[in-house]
Amino acid sequence: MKKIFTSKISFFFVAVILLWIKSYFIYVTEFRLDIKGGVQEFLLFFNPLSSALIFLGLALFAKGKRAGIWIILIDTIMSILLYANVVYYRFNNDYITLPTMTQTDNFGSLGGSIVSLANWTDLLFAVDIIILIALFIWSKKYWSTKRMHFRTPLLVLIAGAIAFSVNLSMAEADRPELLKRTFDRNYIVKYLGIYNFALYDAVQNVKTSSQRVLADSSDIAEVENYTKNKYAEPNDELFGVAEGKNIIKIHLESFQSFLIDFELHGEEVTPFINSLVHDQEKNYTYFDNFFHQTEQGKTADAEFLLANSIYGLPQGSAFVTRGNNTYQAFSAILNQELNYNSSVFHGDYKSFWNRDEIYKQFGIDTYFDASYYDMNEENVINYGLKDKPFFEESMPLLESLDEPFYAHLQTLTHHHPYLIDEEEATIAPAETGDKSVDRYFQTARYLDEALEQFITDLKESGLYEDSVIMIYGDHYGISQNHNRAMKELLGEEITPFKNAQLQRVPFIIKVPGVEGQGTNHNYGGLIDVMPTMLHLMGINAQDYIQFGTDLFSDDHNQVVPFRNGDVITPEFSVVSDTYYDTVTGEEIEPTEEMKEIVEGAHHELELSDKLLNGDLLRFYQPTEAWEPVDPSNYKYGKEENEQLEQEYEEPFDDVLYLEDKEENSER
Ligand code: GP9
Ligand code: MN
Repeated sequence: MKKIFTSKISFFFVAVILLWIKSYFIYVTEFRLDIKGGVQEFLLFFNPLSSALIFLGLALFAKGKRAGIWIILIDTIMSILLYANVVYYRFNNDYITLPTMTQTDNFGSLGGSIVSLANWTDLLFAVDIIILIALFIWSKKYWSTKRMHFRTPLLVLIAGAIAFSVNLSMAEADRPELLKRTFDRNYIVKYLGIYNFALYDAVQNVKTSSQRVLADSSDIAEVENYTKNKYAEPNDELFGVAEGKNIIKIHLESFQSFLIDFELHGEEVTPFINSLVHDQEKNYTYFDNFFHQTEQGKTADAEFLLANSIYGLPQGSAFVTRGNNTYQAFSAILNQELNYNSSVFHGDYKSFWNRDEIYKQFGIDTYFDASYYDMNEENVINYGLKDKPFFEESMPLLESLDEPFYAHLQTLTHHHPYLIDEEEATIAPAETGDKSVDRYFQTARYLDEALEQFITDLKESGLYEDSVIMIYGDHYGISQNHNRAMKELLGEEITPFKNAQLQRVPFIIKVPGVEGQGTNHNYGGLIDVMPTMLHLMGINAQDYIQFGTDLFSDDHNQVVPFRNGDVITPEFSVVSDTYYDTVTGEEIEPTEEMKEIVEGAHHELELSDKLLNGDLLRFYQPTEAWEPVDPSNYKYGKEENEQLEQEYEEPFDDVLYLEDKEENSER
């Protein structure tokens, strides 16, 4: 009996169980992981097991009593990693990543407060290690001095690997493409645990930095030549018409253009958005041949395209994997050229899509994330805050901004799987039997009503008249998995060609004092928004590296590359290497000229990837006066911001804003 308690292998299992319990306890008490459903509950509990088996199991290869020391050492390192995350999380509501460790500002701002973030009760987190040390001292005299037969540690590692595979496959079943799409650190931690997250983060960073290291300043020349060559001169009548006006940019989640004027049960689904499109007062211009160009990064890709006029990556989300690159984003340009202040409003937590990191590189002054909103149960559905309370609560925040401002508001309720409370649905669902498609129209209606209320409030506040209002859909909401239901609704087969055409999203814009064009049929996509906006603001877009061209320009390039390599032009479309006539949808034999256009589009995508993978903008000086954005100037989250306000004894944003102003006036 005594042997059971005093053997090396029992010592190992005690260590595994203690680490397992401790990790689970900390997940539950220290992190807000937003666990939904039985699978997530189970995985949260289960995930420390594989890491404990594998990492501590490695120690069993050591000889004799040294194995015990190794177990204690590895356990201590894992515990320090865990505890460091606890302390970091208490301040940042986020987990430690390699880049945040190297950016001293993250820890710098923690600095003095590190003591206040630690509690004396935290000593409990070390209890297991103390138990292990005591147990080791007591039992080691009974241990054999030989190395274990290698079969035992090998079996332990295999058991760990099996536990990990079960863990990963259950996680992937619950959240497809968890590792590929790189959504959110919170997801990886809740599904795979903090230790696997650290490992995953390290691998990602090694990959990223090796590509970055190989790049040098000469690599930017090819990209620069390409974009300067593609540049389209502005439309003289529109250049600078919006200079000094506030910009209110509204992101319509998962909104596809087929919704516009679509009728269900004899009713318009989105009467308000339709009224903007058919605006009698001629304020708006609506682009009806406008495409989203996003991939796995979905919303993040859309934001990325708009913020930089650079494509997202073919895999994963550039927001996450290139979140620490240098950018010359729209917000930063507006700030440096015209003294604008910029903010993003979104009813989700700041770490989603790594926004709290990449926004710093974009020079976003304030990120009004979920921490600024009333996230009570009634207000929240699916991913986060419902659109109606979101817009309502955003109004006073918007009114508090220094002008001129650039404000980006991102809606959320109209998101797969399109959940809506019955009493809030004002249109009956469709009746295809495909539940998420059926509800898609109900949440679209809800979004339409929320937007109408917001525009009414803007009018009442006096902000409407003098602001640029820009509205866009971010990406498809209904994927090809729902072709049967879509065929029923649209009355036509969803062929690959038709599916590509369905990737249209609306782009709607109003510029104060400028007559709208009604419907503009130019082909374009999210990539073209930034150069269009820069020209409206009177900024020379050619100074900056951008792959899109001004939608209002006579020379606007109407070739629309999708991120998967498909290409749409007004005359022809290429979908999975098959050519079609865009107007009739008939298959066609491509001409040499068509093939060249497609090759050109692919070349453009490659250059965009090269730019991102090499972090080439760090080598590019757009204008003489340009100052690279310093991410350490920014900090997001309400609590974090308030702490900083206390430090500065005046609002943090104002401090930054004033500093920027001073800098600008010196130039
Ligand atoms: C999350 C929201 C949704 O914050 O923006 O992102 P998506 O799933 O559409 O990429
Ligand atoms: Mn989205």
